[in-house]
Amino acid sequence: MTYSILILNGPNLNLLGTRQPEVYGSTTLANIEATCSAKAEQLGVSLTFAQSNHEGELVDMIHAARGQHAGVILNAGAYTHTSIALMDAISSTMIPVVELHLSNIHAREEFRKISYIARVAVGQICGFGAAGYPLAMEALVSHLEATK
Ligand code: CA2
Repeated sequence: MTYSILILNGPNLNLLGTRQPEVYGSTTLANIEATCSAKAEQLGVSLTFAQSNHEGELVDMIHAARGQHAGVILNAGAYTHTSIALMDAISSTMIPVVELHLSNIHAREEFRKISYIARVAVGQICGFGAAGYPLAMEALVSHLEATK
């Protein structure tokens, strides 16, 4: 069985590799996409990779994922900590979501410890930098296999 996976990146992640390398690493989002494409081939899944700075657009992309993709890997950026709309989009579509962060959000400011996504996600991977993306792909595929 081959799965289609959506990797969705939220606000400011298009700036990766340009600032704050001590927190987010020096890899660009284009580099991450290339790594994920190679991982997708290895896992035998098809991959769509997207980024938006707009909350409503991210909600639309989660709605559209239903029926198109088997699951989503979501780095919602700062919307992680604020967006009931994204949380509701995930629970209303019932699509499996793996929450992903480059940084360890639990070891940072108090406000970053709150995740609305975690309440509706299958699980969370954080703190491994760009290496978290292929890890999240493995986790999602293994979840899909276990629940098919
Ligand atoms: O660690 C993560 O992946 C985050 O989702 C990244 C978000 C942050 O708001 C979350 O708390 C944790 C921020 C992404 C901002 O990316 C930047 C990239 C380059 C320069 C500055 C910020």
